[in-house]
Amino acid sequence: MDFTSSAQQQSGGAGGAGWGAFLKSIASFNGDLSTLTAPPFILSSTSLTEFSSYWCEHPSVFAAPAREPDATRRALLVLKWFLTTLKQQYASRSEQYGNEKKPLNPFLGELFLGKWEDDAGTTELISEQVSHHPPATAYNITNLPNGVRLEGYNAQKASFSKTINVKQIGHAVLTVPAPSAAEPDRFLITLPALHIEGLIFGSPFIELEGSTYITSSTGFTAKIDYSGKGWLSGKKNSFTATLYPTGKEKDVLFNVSGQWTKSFDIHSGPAKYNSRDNLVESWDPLPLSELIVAPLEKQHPLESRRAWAKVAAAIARGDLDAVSIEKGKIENAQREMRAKEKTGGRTWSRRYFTARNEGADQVLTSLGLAVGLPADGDADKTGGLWRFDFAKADAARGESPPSEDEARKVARELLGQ
Ligand code: HC3
Repeated sequence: MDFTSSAQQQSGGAGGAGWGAFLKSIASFNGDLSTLTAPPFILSSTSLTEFSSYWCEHPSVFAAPAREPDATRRALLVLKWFLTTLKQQYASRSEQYGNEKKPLNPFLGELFLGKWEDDAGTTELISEQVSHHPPATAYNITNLPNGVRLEGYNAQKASFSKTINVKQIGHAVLTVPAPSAAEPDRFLITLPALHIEGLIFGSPFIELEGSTYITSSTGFTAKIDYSGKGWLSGKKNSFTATLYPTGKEKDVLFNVSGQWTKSFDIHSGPAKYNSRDNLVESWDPLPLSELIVAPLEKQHPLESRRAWAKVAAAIARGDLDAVSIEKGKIENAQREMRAKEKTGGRTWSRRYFTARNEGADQVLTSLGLAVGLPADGDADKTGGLWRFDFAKADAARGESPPSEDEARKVARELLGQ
């Protein structure tokens, strides 16, 4: 985050409040998304730490692989779950509001905690901003009754060529306890590149591009190819996917095709044989399970919605001066805290995650090569190879919530409030 100017930039900047000015500014964009000059009407009051919840808005689909005894079918269920997350991750905001807005840039240590309670039992979400420069968010999502657990982290690298193009750096690891197996299955998941469409018309939305992979410790790989609406043919938000034994891309066990925003069909075997006879399942989006987040007054002072409450309120009432002032307070307090840490030779202690040493992650070392991920987890671009730290999480659970005085002190010191 560029603290020197972001308060002004995020409120539009001098003379930069219009869409035309925004388009001009992105043409000279330096690749750091947090410094992008967005006009006021495109500011969202949701922080990127909240985006981790998009991984699990159908907890029963997330947990389903744990009940499947067959390893190939488990890999297929994992692919299905992944595909069902895409709509929420990449289209939910533009569907609801007519445009993809600019999210709040999380501060270091920002938390977003929640849970889902539904047919799949309780599923817990922990999301934390683990790096400030470069900005990176880590998350851990666990379905408690079935033990299915997703952890991962991500950062973005953006560039401008005709539009804003974003590469995601990082990955996710899904752990699925397999019925009657001693070791759980592990699935290493890569993240799609995306670009923004509709910029010129003032109604930005996301299109995914390229390919991503899910590779498993049980020897299966899924490849997902994304495509959009071309000049002459194609539908927006399209994809095709295949599942095959790792290293044997031509031996297609299942293929999936459709639109990640709408519906898709799963067939057995390669796509050339697709017919009603080999249709395994058709997916139509289900109603979402609602994420439960504690009321603001019960949240930890560093929880996202509590920390950004004043900024969010200012955005909601269109008071751009207040947006700028409130953001500035957080940014200044954070800058001061980093300076203090530097002088004291300290670093910010992450509440739930710890950076692993390069090459020390078994999943990346064993599966990374198959999907083009380096064993160091791109640590230099994400501030670390971040893994959920169970001991830290236990300690955090054991802590009593901060008293009002303590919460005020944290808010003053770290958020300037
Ligand atoms: C590029 C993006 C910020 C990053 C968002 C990510 C990649 C974050 C991780 C989630 O799991 C998935 C995800 C979804 C949407 C991505 C955002 C879309 C737009 C936003 C830019 C910073 C804003 C660009 C500004 C504007 C006005 C063109 O939308």
